[in-house]
Amino acid sequence: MDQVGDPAALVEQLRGWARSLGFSQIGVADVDLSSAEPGLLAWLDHGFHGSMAYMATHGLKRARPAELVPGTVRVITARMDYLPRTRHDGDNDWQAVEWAHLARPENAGVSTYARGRDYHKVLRNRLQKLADRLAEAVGPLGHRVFTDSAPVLEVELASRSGIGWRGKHTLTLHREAGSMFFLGEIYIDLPLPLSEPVTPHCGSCSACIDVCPTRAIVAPYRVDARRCISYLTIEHDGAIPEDLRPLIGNRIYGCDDCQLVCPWNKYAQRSTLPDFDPRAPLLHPTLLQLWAWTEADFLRHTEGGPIRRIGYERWRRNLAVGLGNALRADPSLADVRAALEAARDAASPLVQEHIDWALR
Ligand code: B12
Ligand code: SF4
Ligand code: SF4
Repeated sequence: MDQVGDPAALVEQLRGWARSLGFSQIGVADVDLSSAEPGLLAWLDHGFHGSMAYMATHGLKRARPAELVPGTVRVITARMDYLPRTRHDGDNDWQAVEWAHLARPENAGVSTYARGRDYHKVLRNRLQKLADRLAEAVGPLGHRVFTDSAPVLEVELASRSGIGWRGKHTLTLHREAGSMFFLGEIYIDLPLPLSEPVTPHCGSCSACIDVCPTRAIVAPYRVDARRCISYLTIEHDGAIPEDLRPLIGNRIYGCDDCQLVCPWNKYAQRSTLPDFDPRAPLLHPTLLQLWAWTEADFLRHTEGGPIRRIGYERWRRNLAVGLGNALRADPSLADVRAALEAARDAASPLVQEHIDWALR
C-alpha cells in the first residue's frame, strides 16, 4: 500500500474520475464470495440456466475472483445509469409511458436498455480508462475490467459494496437510482478500503414477483431463466416453448416488467451519456413496422447496438410470437394476418413454425 499514501483519499479521487467518465457510483468489494456459492450451485442444480451453457461451464470460478484473475484482492464495482437522457411524450413518468406502450397489443416492446448503443462497449471502454487513471496514480497495477463479459457474479459484488441491495427480482437497486443501471467491475491487486453495503428496502413488497408475465421469479431472489422473457427472446436459440408464447405478449426483445413495477424506479436516474439515446425506429415501434424490416434494415438499425447479437432469424421468431398475440387479442386485425401470411413462404423453418402458430 506504500505507493498509495492515503487509500481513502485515493478512493475519493477514483469516484471523481468515475463520475467524469459517466459512472454514477463506485464501490470496493472483497473477493470472498463464499457465502454466495451455495445459491449459485442451487440455481445451476435446478437447471434454471436453461441453455446458457456458459453459466455452468465456469462453475464456482464465477464466485471466486482470485481464481479468475490470480492476484486479485479487491473488486472496484461501478454503476452506469441507462435511462435515456432524452424525455419523450412530454412526460416525466417514464414507467407510465412504458406501460401505456405495452398495453397496446399491436405495439412492440423493446427493452429500454437495448434501444441505443451496446452497453458492453460503452462500459468496457470507460472502465479501462478508469483503470488507466488509477494505474497512473499508483504505479504498476494488476487489473482487468469486466462487464457482463466473463464469469463474474456482478450483482453479488455490487450489493456487497454498497451499489445497492439485491431486489426480489435479483437485480441491484438503490433508493436514489432504482435499478435501471448496468454494472461493471475492475479486478485489482491493490488492497483498497472496502465500501459498506446498504440496507435492503424491499420489505413486504412483492410487486415484481406478482407482475412477471411468465412467473419466472419462482420465489424471492430466484429467477428461473428458462421462463424469463429476457432469456426466451435474447439468449434462447430455437423454438420458444408453446406454452410460454401467449404469456410473452408483445415483448420482442428482453423485458422490463419487473423493473417497471418496482416503486424504487420512480427514482431511476437518467444517463449522462448520449450513448443510450434511443434510435428512433426502436423507441416505441409497432410490431408491423419492425416486421417490415428486411435483413439489411435489421443490420442497419441495430449496428453497434445489443440487438444485433440475436440475428435476424431470432428477431423474426420473436416478432411472429408478438404478432400472434396481437391477433389473439384482436382477431379482426386483418393487416397483421395478411403480413404474417405474406411472409410465410420465404421464412426459415423456425420462423415459419412460429408464423403458423401465430395464425392459428
Ligand atoms: C445470466 C444473466 C441473466 C439471465 C438470468 C437472470 C438471473 N437472475 O440469474 C437472464 C437472461 C434471464 C437475464 C435477464 C435480465 N438481465 Co441479466 N444477467 C445475467 C448475468 C450474465 C449473470 C447473472 C447470474 O450470475 N445469475 C446466476 C444466479 C445464480 O445469480 P442470481 O440470480 O443473482 O442469484 C443469487 C441469489 O439470488 C441466490 N439464488 C438464486 N437462485 C437461487 C435458487 C435457490 C434454490 C437458492 C437457494 C438460491 C438462489 O443465489 C445467487 C448467488 O447469491 C449478469 C451479468 C453477470 N456476469 O453477473 C446479467 C445482469 C444480472 N443482467 C442484467 C439485466 C439488466 C437484465 C435484464 C433487466 C435485461 C432485460 N431488460 O431484459 C433481465 C432481468 C431479469 C431478472 N429479473 O433477473 C444486469 C443487471 C443490472 C442491475 N441493476 O443489477 C446484469 C448485472 C448485467 C450488467 N452488467 O449490467 N440475465
Ligand atoms: S424480465 Fe420479465 S419475464 Fe423476466 S423476471 Fe422480469 S418480469 Fe419476469
Ligand atoms: S418490486 Fe418490490 S420486491 Fe421487487 S425489487 Fe422492487 S421493491 Fe423489491
